[in-house]
Amino acid sequence: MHVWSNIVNMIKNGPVHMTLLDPEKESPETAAVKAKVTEKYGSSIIMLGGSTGVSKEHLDKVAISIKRATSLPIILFPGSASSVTEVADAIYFMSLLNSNSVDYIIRHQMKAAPYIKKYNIETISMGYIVIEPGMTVGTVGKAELIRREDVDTAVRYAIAAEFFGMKVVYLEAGSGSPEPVPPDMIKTVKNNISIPVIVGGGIRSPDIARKIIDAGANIIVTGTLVEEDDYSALREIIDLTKGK
Ligand code: 1GP
Repeated sequence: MHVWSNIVNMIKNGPVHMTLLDPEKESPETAAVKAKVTEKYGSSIIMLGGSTGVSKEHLDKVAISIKRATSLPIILFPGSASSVTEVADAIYFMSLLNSNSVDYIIRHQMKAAPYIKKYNIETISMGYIVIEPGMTVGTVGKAELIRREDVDTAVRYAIAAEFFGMKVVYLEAGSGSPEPVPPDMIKTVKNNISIPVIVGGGIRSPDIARKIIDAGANIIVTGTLVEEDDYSALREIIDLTKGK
């Protein structure tokens, strides 16, 4: 499967919605139910991952269960080198660009690289940029958080990601953030790079999602809505990505 080239094609027709499931918070059974519902509502991809590690055994079970229940591709969104399963279709090979720890910039990636190669999982090179408040991923990833008004620094990281040859940039406010990434930051980042932009963290209502989409996000990610079974908001948000 050519996961990224399919996504690039989808993006040409408008924004794409991805659903984040945290394997640490789901059993194989609940993950399958949630993935099935999001597929029914039109979400395009299941992102599987979280900030804290899970055993490979559990990750395998959750991924197999999602695969059995849906036909959605799974992209791993790893929190560490151990978050790799060959059941996934692809993995964000990501670097937390504004981390103060070399672990999250390149060391976890170095440790995971031979396993990803052995499993023959498609890699999607991604520059991950964490904005205030950052939530758990900001703390765990030792991010030097970008202030919400500091659009210039976000733009600099995004241009650097493009220069490194990364395929996509992810602007992250942190899962469960009370506020999403500021729309003016998204807009200015978009205007300064030609690779797609993913936005996530704090997108919990159709109103917020509309602002993020209007700012130019190519991909929007929601996790908490599904975690909390808030399917009516989720459905409206996915409809927005489809111009409904
Ligand atoms: C976190 O961007 C994602 O990595 C999703 O955030 O849980 O706030 O939707 P939420």
